Amino acid sequence: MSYVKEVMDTVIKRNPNEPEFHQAVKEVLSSLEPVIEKHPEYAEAGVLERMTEPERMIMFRVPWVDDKGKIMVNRGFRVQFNSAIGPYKGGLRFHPSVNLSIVKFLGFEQILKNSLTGLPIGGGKGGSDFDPKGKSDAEVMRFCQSFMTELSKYIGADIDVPAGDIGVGSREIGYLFGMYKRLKNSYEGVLTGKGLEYGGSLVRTEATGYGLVYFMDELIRANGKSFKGAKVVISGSGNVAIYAHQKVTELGGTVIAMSDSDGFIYDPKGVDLNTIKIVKEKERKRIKECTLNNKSTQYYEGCSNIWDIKCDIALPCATQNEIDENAAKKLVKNGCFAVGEGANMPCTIEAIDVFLKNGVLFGPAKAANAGGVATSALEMSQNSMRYSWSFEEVDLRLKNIMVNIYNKASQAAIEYGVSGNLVVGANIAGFIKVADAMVAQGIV
Ligand code: NDP
Ligand code: 2IT
Repeated sequence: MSYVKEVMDTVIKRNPNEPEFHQAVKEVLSSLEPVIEKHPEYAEAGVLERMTEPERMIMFRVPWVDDKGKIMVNRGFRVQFNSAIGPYKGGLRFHPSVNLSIVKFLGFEQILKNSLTGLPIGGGKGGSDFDPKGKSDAEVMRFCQSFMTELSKYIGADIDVPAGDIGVGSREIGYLFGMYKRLKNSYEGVLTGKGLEYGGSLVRTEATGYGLVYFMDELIRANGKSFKGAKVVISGSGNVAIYAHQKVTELGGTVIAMSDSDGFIYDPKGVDLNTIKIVKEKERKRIKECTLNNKSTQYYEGCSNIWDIKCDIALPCATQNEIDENAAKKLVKNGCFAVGEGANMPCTIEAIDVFLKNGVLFGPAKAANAGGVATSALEMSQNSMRYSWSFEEVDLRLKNIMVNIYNKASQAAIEYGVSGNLVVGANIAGFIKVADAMVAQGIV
């Protein structure tokens, strides 16, 4: 049996009931056979066995009291996956679906994504099965304070630096930062995505969505096409989706549909970004509300049918496994020529196969959505310097990073004989830096 296959079997055996983690590892390992052949030193140093086993996993009770005085208990997680190239870095997700499998798949992806940014950050991820939806600000604050009371024992500016993800935005980061500072009596860059008044970086809010579109623009233009005049479908209506919309529009595309977990809105004239921002960012309401003042906007119940809409470019920016084989086939049949993963692992392995076999230009998550964590790393640099760069400076750095990631992934694909396959290219380019660092540092 090949070394890669052996490692995959062990991962499945050792981590039963973790389908998302298996999926993420399988997608990466299936790209690495030729790398392992070319570099026997990686097998000799047990790099794959070590890289698929987190350095540390922390699970903890998060008790808090709701507004009615009822005692609530949630589960908290932080998976510190790999610190070969820098302190653990990755977001926190608050969503009822969060479990160990989800946190491990996200943490594993983060190792290679962070490596691709070219910046010194290792891989980690965390979160809780807490649902911020429908909670008051006071409840969210008490939850965050309880969560940080435990998490603060394991993180620090040079140890592990969490940030946002689904359900964790600037409000939650503020409460988490305030509690960390109080507990540790230390003002440090221990979280990213902070408010601009207390150490946040300009462009971090926009970074993942902007970065996704910068990356896809590079890929699309290299293939003689453009966002200009393109009809674009974006799933989700959270942080990533909103700023992807903004950049697509700036580049001359029209975003004709967006969604939340209840349903989607469709507007052939273009979904109005300001309305989305007010309803989702400010009022924290459902996307359905976006039809109220816009006559041309239609609402449809159920989020998965968004992929039935005919479009040129699809940007899944909601959650994992939102595009399956059938949805992928529909997109191809309707003439979609490019797909960019803003969310983490939004396409199943079968869906990716459909896209690659049909020549769809495909931007895989760990390359295409790396702009968020890259800008987080820029926030860490600014915190260390006790200085802040202008919007234009951070935006330019972000753009350069996304272009570099595109170049690295496409070069690696060419080098390994699969020109144009950015899934394989990104996996290989991200892997080699971490693997070399692990070999150099000995068996730890
Ligand atoms: P937000 O919480 O801001 O928004 C999430 C959006 O996705 C909401 O519209 C939400 O709808 C929808 N959504 C969430 N879960 C589901 C579900 N199970 N089914 C359907 N829709 C769902 O999160 P972000 O925008 O930050 O994150 C979106 C994706 O991007 C995630 O995969 C995340 O891991 C990834 N990502 C985020 C980065 C960041 O910097 N924030 C960086 C890189 C990747 P509803 O309101 O109904 O819940
Ligand atoms: O998936 C991701 O890359 C993020 N949620 C952002 C992580 C970060 O540390 O900014």
